[in-house]
Amino acid sequence: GDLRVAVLGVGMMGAFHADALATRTKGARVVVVNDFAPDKAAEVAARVGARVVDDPIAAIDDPEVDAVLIATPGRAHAEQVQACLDAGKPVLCEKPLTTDEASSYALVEAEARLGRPLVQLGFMRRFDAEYAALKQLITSGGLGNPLLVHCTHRNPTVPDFFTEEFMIRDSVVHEVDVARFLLDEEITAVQVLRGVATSAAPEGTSDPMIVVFETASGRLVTDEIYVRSGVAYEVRTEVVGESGSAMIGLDQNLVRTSTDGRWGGTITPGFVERFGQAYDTELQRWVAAARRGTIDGPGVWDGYAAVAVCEAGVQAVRTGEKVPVVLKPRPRPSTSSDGGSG
Ligand code: ISE
Repeated sequence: GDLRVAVLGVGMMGAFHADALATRTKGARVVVVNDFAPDKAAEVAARVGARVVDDPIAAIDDPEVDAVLIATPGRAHAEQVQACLDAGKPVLCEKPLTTDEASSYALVEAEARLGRPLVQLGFMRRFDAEYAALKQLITSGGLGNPLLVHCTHRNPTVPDFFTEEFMIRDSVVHEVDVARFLLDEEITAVQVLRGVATSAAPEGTSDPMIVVFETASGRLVTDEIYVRSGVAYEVRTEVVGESGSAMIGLDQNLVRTSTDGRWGGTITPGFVERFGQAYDTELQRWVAAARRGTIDGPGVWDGYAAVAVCEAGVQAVRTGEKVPVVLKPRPRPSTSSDGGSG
């Protein structure tokens, strides 16, 4: 039968996923909704035909629930993901995995003890057609040895509480995963450059910033993070290799129009417009995998590595120094039913 899902946290992302599960995703339905705001939970539950369960851990343990989608605030994740592992239920967890490195690594270890992958991270860009094509181009050798990655990440606007720390943990975290995904290696150091700030930023907040990552083999990755551009949602990535370069985020971000002898276009206003298809693909593949008791996408190690890099990034903002990232040992992949070697 259908995968019966509990959705924890129905803010913007959780509600988006709940609606997708109820209307666009095959093989799944939402049976339980949980949110710390009871009226919000009730509203979404009524819309998708689910029950409200007030306690998040009870929602995870509910006998009717096969799998869990976590879209609560990051500080709630450590306990909730652990409860999913304890219950042996597949989970799709929105980033961040947790809010600190130690609790993230505890989940890496807990999943390793369990011996099979159950935790998938919501790094949706990996499911975006353009990112997938770029990855394919690199792996097929089409660019030769990749030397540099340049990223641009602009949001039109954010609330005033969005400090540099938020910019790293909430926004730059996507480029952390993109860099690890495209280059297939870990990030080993982070530096952050703070220049002139937009007058749209609160006094003392550096926006934009340039983040520079160094990878294990010595490659460089730059990321412009600018969350108060006032313009649109612009996400571009360029990979420069020894035999060519490739850039994504140009066309899909732009609906070109021709009228009255002029051409121009509209840029995607927000991340749902830019990555809506990626979210749906991510969810559909997670559902299919969860029905087999496993995951299909970035896992708990990717979540841990991203948290570790962001923690170094926050320190790099404060100090202006190049901050090393030292990851703890990666557990050997477990032998799983789908034939992974361990
Ligand atoms: C937000 O949390 C996201 O995940 C978006 O993709 C990103 O563009 C934005 O900066 C974040 O705040």
